[in-house]
Amino acid sequence: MALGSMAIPACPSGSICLFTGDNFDGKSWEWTKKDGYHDMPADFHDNVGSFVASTDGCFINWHPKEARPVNSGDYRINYGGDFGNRIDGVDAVC
Ligand SMILES: [Ca+2]
Repeated sequence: MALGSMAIPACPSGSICLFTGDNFDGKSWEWTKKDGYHDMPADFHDNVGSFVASTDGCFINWHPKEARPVNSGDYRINYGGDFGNRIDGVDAVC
């Protein structure tokens, strides 16, 4: 795929949309900020390949705790080599 041809998927306002694969591929899961902290579903535990954020939030790894603030409008197409391989949950604030 040529650079620049990637379509960033729509994610509802107030949500962060996460994918098990790179480039918004694989299984998808939508975290909604109004519901507050949520553990990652089993398939997404330490296994987020990409995401797009339509709200602010915070990715969290436990033991030891690490937090990664996320801002509305952020997206990553290859998060598996970064915090995506450690993520345990999403919260509204860090
Ligand atoms: Ca982890």
